[in-house]
Amino acid sequence: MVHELGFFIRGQWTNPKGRKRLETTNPATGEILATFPQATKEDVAAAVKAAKAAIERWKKTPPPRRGEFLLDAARIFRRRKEELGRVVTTEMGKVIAEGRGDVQETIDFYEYASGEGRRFMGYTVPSELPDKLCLSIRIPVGPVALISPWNFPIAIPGWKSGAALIAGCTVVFKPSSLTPLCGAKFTEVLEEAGLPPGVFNFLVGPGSTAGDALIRHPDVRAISFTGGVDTGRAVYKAAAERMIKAGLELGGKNPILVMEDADLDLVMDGVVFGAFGTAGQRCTATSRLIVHRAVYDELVGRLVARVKKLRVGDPLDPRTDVGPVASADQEKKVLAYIDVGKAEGDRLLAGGKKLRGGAYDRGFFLEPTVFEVRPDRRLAMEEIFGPVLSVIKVKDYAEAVAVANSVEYGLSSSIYTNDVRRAFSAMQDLEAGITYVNAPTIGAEVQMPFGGIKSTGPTDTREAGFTMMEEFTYVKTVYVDYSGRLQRAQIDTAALTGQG
Ligand code: TXE
Repeated sequence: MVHELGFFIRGQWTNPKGRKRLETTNPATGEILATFPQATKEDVAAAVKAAKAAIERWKKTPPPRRGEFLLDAARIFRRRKEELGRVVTTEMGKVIAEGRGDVQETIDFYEYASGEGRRFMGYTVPSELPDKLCLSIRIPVGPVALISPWNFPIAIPGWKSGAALIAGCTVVFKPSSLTPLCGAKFTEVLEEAGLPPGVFNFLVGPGSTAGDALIRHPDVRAISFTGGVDTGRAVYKAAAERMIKAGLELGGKNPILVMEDADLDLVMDGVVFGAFGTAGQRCTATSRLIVHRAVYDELVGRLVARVKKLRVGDPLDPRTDVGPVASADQEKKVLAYIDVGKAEGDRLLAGGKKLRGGAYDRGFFLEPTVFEVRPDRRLAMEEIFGPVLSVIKVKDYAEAVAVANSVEYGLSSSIYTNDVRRAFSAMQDLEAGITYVNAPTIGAEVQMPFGGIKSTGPTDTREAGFTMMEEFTYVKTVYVDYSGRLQRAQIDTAALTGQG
């Protein structure tokens, strides 16, 4: 049965008539799962109005109390983990273990963010004058827009909303049009947790209309966006025009460096998980394998044999290694990159085709693909966002680092080595927001900051971890003078030290 769902505004589900409707489908089977109205500019305005009306009360709710809502929501996510994990897999296509992981990430984040309600730390420092105190506090920016992609349809809304809500912001959330059902299920949990009306609002619609209206709305005080670089740039410009904050997380071209002393069994497990987990559709996916020539032939030979054995198929079947890609557009884009590789003369080592026949014909199934490429080729430089790994041979550590840093992105990176000096050098040398040592490029934990550099996004905000408040609060500096007289900074200080 196809569910006809709607928006959640001011604590009420509404299903306005007269809107074009959007269908969400299962990328493994083509089955229609639900339909949603597409938000108009007026719908967006109504959602922002609700968020604005709720801000004063939510802002004044003590952060530990806000944290209780998050903890309640975390418990509900835990109770509904299996159900929601299956929705993730059915709507987005990642294998079921990863579907459950998507929900687990939100449970982890909400629990972590809830505790932040009792920290919310500022800074207290001495004054240069007597009987005066200097401190900083964090103030919520106001109503915020959360715009999320389809690849982590529960986890990314979890990260963004967990931080926004504990910070004291009210929210208008617009998911990707490929995963609105996950968005609606996510919203149901917050409704059940009893968030006051207007604190969290949800609507669905195309980025170019609904998303655009949201980021340009004058009452939206910050935008948290994860998606492609071009859209991210447009969001950044819109935020700059209005002088508001934008948290941007925009993809990567993440390398694993394999040194000649690496444990190759460990590398093998890491590369396969990093490159083909979520069918390569993670912003932190391993998309380049940069290998020292001393171990290149052995590693690549073993890797290709292993990749050919990966089972591609029904993502709900626990034996499946790789599910479908998320949409027809994704499939088209990945196949186009495979053609680019062939046209530029890259050597195809494994995969390279759309899978056909039987159940494959109903969905977007691609063979896990490995190309041997030169560092200046498009497959070595551009984000593909699919199950395609580019392998590059280098002569030493210095060349490996130069190749790793030669792309426009800087999200995640990894080095496999047993040489402690190399490991520590790589932590400094790799141009990326995240570096793993002896682990693949994926696997972020919620208690650590997440984000990148270069075209992955500006460095002034980081999601998650101890930096998670940055997107959603501003720092207020407070001076409290309890001396009972006028004390002039920089002027009266001289008298205190006898230098007047
Ligand atoms: O992203 P978009 P898409 C990359 C990846 C992928 C490509 C396109 O390479 O193939 O981006 O994916 C909303 N104003 N990543 O099309 O278009 C849109 O509705 C406001 C990397 O999904 O950037 C959706 O909710 N909002 C990435 C969200 O932005 C707008 C994850 C992302 O859409 C808008 C996903 C506008 N003008 C894709 N236009 C990662 N970093 O993990 C679109 N949107």
